Amino acid sequence: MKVSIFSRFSLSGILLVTLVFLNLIPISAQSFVDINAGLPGVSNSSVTWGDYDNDMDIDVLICGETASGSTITKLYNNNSGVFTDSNIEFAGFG
Ligand SMILES: [Ca+2]
Repeated sequence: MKVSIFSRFSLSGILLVTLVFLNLIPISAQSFVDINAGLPGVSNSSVTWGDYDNDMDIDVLICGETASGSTITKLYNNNSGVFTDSNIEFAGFG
């Protein structure tokens, strides 16, 4: 599975999204599909991938500021393309 992740913030302050796109066909064709991962939208964000539980699905760590202004640094478990909150949180960024 080839994936890309984007976090986007609307300057109007009403739209925060984190989207995961799956590339269904070879890179030369560039066909990306939003998998509706259900991840929290954040601004001032950073994401990174890693397989923390060694199940061969790449999980994602999201760090950023939510629409309410709080900060999160959370790990989301990927189970065959379905992301769930791992309930593992790290100290927020400053
Ligand atoms: Ca994993």
